[in-house]
Amino acid sequence: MPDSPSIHYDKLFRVSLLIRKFEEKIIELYPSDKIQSPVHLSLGQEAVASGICACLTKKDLLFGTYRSHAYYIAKGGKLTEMMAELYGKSTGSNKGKAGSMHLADATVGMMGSSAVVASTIPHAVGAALASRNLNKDQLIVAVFGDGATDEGVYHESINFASLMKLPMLFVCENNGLAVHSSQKDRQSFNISTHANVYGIESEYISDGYNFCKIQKRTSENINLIKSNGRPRLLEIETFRYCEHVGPGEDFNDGYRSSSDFENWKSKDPLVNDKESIAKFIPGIREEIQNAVNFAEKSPWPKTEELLTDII
Ligand SMILES: Cc1ncc(C[n+]2csc(CCOP(=O)(O)OP(=O)(O)O)c2C)c(N)n1
Ligand SMILES: [Mg+2]
Repeated sequence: MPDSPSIHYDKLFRVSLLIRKFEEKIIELYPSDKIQSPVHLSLGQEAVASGICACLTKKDLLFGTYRSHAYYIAKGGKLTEMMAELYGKSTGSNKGKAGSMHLADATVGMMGSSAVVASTIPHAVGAALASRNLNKDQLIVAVFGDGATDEGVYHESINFASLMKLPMLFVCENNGLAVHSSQKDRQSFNISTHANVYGIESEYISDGYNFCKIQKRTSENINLIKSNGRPRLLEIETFRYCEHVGPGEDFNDGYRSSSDFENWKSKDPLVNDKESIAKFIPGIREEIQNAVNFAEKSPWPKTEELLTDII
C-alpha cells in the first residue's frame, strides 16, 4: 500500500534528523581526537540524501564523494559500523581503513566515496554500463558537488553515459562552493541546462531543504529513466552549514555571509518542525549513543592487517 503523505514526511524527517544528530555528535566528539579522520560534514545538506535515497532499494548502487556521511546513513548503512569506521576500529564498515572520506558498504549499495573530486563519477558510469550489459534490474546513481563539474572527467563521463544510453541518475549537490571558491567565480555555464548539450534531460530544484519535494522529483525522474533507458541529471541547490572540512563554522572567513546561512536555516524543517523533532529525538539519541558505545568498545585493527585488502 502506498504511504500516506504524513507517513512519508515522517520517514524522511526521521532519516534527515538522524543524519543531522549523528554529525552533531561528531562535532561533540571531535576535540577528543577519538575520530581519526578529517570530516567533511553534510549539515544543511541532509535533505538531498534522504530524498534521493528514499527512492532507491539496497540493490541500487550509489557512488558518492568525501562528503557522504548522509548517503551512507540514508542508504541504510549501520550506524554502529559507521562510527567504528570513524574511530578507525576493526569493526568499522571498512575495517577502520577508509575513515570518513572513503565510506562504503556494498551490502546496502553504498559503493564508495573518494577524496579525489569527481573520481567516482566514471566509476558510476562503468557500473551502469556493466549493470545494463548484465541485464540487472538496478539503478546507478552518481552524486557529486558543483565543484566536480569543473573537472574534465565529469564532462567525459556524462557524455559517455548519454552516448551509451545508460539508465542512470546524476545528482549534483550544488552548495555553490568548491572549498572557498564560489560557483559564480568559477563557471561560465549553468550545470543543469549545460547537461542538455550532451543530450541529458535535467531538472533544477532550488529548495534543497525540502526532502518531500526531492523525493517526489527523484521518483518521477527515475520513472522516466526506466521508461526511456536514458540518463538524467538533477541539480539540487543546498547549503553547507559548517566549514569545508572540519567541525567548525567559518562565517568570519570573509568568503560567504552569515545572512545567507540564517536565511536558509529559517526554511530548514530540521530547525523549525519542533513537534517532529520532539517525536523522534529520544529514539535517535539512543541509536547514536549505541553507535558511540560500539565504537568505544571495539578493538583496533591488528598490525598484520595493515597491508591486507589492498589490490
Ligand atoms: C581532483 C581534485 N582536485 C582538487 C581537489 C581539492 N579539492 C578538495 S574539495 C574541493 C572542492 C569540491 O567542491 P564540490 O565538488 O562542490 O564539493 P563540496 O565540498 O562543495 O561538497 C577541491 C577542489 C581534490 N581533492 N581532487
Ligand atoms: Mg560544492
